[in-house]
Amino acid sequence: MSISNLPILYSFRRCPYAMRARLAMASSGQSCALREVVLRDKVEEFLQTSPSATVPTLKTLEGKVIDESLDIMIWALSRNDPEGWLAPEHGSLDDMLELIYQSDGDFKTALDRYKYSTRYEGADSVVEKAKAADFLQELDNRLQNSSYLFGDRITLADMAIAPFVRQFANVDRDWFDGQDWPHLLRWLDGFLKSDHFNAIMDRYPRWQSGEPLTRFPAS
Ligand SMILES: N[C@@H](CCC(=O)N[C@@H](CS)C(=O)NCC(=O)O)C(=O)O
Repeated sequence: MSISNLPILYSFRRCPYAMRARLAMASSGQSCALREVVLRDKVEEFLQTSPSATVPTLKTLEGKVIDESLDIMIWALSRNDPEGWLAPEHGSLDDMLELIYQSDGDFKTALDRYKYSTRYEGADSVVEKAKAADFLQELDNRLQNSSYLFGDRITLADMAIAPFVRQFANVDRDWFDGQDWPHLLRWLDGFLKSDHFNAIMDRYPRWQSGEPLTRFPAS
């Protein structure tokens, strides 16, 4: 298939939302034309495509625009899910979505207020870190009895949440490693070393109109 006949994914390498969209696109084998966006200098094509002006944003061949990362994951996996990410060994898709909403909601709020406490009036990084740690403790408890969050296979939940746990861990890696979260540390370490993660972290030059197209996942 010619690359101009592929969906377009506006992405940014270091954005955890874009990471999870790329993880799902790669698992599903759904090829796209990747356009690397510079957030402080967004290109016109991106602004005209994405109503929220956020990455990731996918434009399908039918012209549908999806600007929520979780929706992009589900779009790709609904078309092709060879690794069974939507069908967990334990629990259901709704159970996974519930945990992802918790991660995207209270955990991500606390993570932002911990990481960027000076940007949020009244944010106390110690308090926010403790709030986020409650959720991480819950993940560690889940991981006590299985390799992944919903059984012994990777699922949507693992891949939707891991990029944010990575972001949290990187704020103060020594502190994170010193916590009593052996199962969570093992799970994060596995994610960081996985082919899944490494295959989506290639560096792409910023895309601009007329630049060579980048096929993702690389074939
Ligand atoms: N709910 C959105 C959030 C995406 C999001 O906030 N992405 C950030 C980058 S990590 C962004 O594009 N921010 C806009 C900006 O910085 O201008 C999703 O899940 O896709």
